[in-house]
Amino acid sequence: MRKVVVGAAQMGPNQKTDTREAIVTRMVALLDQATDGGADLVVYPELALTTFFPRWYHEDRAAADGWFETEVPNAATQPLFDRGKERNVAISFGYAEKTPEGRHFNTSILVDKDGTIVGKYRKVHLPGHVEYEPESSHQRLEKRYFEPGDIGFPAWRTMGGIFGMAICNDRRWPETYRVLGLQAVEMVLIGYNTPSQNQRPGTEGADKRLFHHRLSVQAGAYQNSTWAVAVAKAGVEDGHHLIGGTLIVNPHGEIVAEAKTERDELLIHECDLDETAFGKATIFDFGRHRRVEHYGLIASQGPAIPPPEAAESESVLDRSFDELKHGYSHTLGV
Ligand code: CDT
Repeated sequence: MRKVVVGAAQMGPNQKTDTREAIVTRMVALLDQATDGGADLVVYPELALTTFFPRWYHEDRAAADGWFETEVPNAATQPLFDRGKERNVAISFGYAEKTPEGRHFNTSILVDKDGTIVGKYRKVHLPGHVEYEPESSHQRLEKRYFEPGDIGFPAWRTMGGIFGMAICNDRRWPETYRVLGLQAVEMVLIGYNTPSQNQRPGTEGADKRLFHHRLSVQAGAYQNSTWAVAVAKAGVEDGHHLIGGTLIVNPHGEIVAEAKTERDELLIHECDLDETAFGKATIFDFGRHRRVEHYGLIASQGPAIPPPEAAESESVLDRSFDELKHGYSHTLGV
C-alpha cells in the first residue's frame, strides 16, 4: 500500500477587499485541520489568494497586475509555506503568476513536505474572451489577463507516487488527463472557480454545472486509472455565485468524498496509490490497447471539421478497402 492522506481544502469566497494575509490565515487554518487529521497533502483551489478577478474588466490590462504574484513564496504566502514545513505536509495551490519577463499565467504549484516547490503547472485551456462583452451577465476575461500555459502537462515523482496538476477548465478536456495518463500519473490535483450561471442567463444553472464537473472528473480518473482531487473556491464572491462540489475521486471513477457546503470545508481521504495499478494493467493498459495510428487528428487539428455533405461524398461501404487505406495514409501523412 502506498498511502497518501489527502486534504481537499475547499475555500469559501474571497471578496475583492480581502487581503492576501487574511486569505492565507484561512488557508493555514485549513492546513492545521488537515494535519490534525493526518494529511500528507493539502490541495487548495485555483487563484486561491484572490477573488476570481477575471470577472472584472480593466481597460488598461496592466491595471490588473495587482492580482498577480511576482514571486512565490512572498511575504503574504510565507506563513503557509512555514506552517506546511512545520507540520510536515505537502501543499498545492493556485495563484496568478507574473514572471520577471512580464508574462502572465494562471498557475498552480506543488510544494513538498520540506517547503520546496517541486512542480509548477500553467493553465492550458483558458476559457472566456479578451474583450468586454456588454451583453453578458458577467465577464470571463481569462483570455485577456493570461497567456495559455507554456509548459504542457508535466508529471512529478513525489511522496512515493506520480502527481500531475490541472486547473479548472482543463478538467473538462480529456486531453488533459490522457497526457498525464501517458506519464503514468497516479493523482491529478485540480483547483477550480466555476460560476454557477452561464453568461447568457437561463441557459445553464448550478445543477447542470455540478453535473458536468462530476462527469468530467470522474471520467478523467476512470479512463486513466488515477486518483483525482478537484477543489473549489465556492459561494458568493463579489456578488457572483461559484459552485462548490469539491471531490475526491478514486481510480475507478467513484466519488469517495464530496463537499456539502460552499464555505471553507475540508475533506480528508486516505488514498492508496497502488489502487491505480489494476486499471493501468487491464482495460487501460495503454501500451497494449491504444491505437495511436488512428489518433493523429487529436494532436494535429484544433477545430472540428465535419465530413463532406452526403450528396458530395460516396458511402464508406461503396469504397474498397485499398481506397480507404490510402485515404487514411494520406490523412496521417505516413
Ligand atoms: N476558472 C475556469 O476555468 N472556469 C471555467 C468556467 C467555464 S463555464 C462552464 C470552468 O471551466 O469551470
